[in-house]
Amino acid sequence: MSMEPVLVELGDGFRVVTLNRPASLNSFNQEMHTAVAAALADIGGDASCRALLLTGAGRGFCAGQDLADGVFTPGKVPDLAATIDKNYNPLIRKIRELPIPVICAVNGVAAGAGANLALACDIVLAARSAKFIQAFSKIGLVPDSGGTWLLPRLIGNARARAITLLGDAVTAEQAESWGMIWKTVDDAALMTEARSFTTHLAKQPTGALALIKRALDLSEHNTLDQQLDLERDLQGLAGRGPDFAEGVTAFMEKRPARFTGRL
Ligand code: T3D
Repeated sequence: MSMEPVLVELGDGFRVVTLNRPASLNSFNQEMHTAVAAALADIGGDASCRALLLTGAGRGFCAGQDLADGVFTPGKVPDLAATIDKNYNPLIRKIRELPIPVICAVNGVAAGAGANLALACDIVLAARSAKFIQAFSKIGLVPDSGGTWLLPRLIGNARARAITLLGDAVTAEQAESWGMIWKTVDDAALMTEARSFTTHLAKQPTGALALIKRALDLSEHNTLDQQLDLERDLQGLAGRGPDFAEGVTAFMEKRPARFTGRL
């Protein structure tokens, strides 16, 4: 088995990034943070990469911060704000800003920052046996990696408060029924289905998908009036691109579209 903390597969139009510290349920030590940042660094500028699949090796997706990696040393006052600034905040910002669909295949437990990393992705599939745990309160911390922003929006305030204050596990099926994730899949089928989503999305009109992501992100703060103007502007942009011409032509010719991904 590879000792690299992150595995990167370059597929035809997509990348698969696998967190690879299975012995500690892919918890983040500094080495893994650095490797994930490197794996994601050039994706936005790589026109050949039109979808990203994120998953974990072994029986867990990610158990959040590696609690054995010097985050707490008896007798020393930790500066967690500094490590959040250095590692988790850039990671979540990067994931959210990628102009391509980000699919997350949650293959097992997702705890702490690992749960919120998964929820920051665009489409989350989870193995039926997976669990999401806002583990922070169990160790005297507060949710980070966007959890307090994502959760109320995904599942509402009542559920967000209960699961963050209690730190109870949410099963994949519960997560799906609450709208926290897109879909639960049988464990054995997870990676096949996640890859199929990823390869499908990698062939779609990537530029338009990026605009859809932008519109949904901006809707978090916009009024309906502002959003209508934004949709007008983005539609104007999409309509001038080659993929709109191809999409309409393919429809009229009753054949599958061959999108370039460009705007
Ligand atoms: O600035 C900063 O850096 C702060 C940032 C904080 C962000 C955070 O993510 S805080 C939250 C950190 N994460 C946790 O508190 C979760 C801790 N883990 C657990 O509660 C449990 O491991 C799980 C519920 C996730 C899974 O339980 P289970 O029973 O399936 O597995 P296990 O036996 O507990 O874990 C398996 C192994 O992974 C075990 O090692 P061993 O005994 O086999 O050698 C365990 O110690 C290790 N492991 C699991 N999580 C972590 C970990 N090792 C280090 N850090 C972990 N987070």
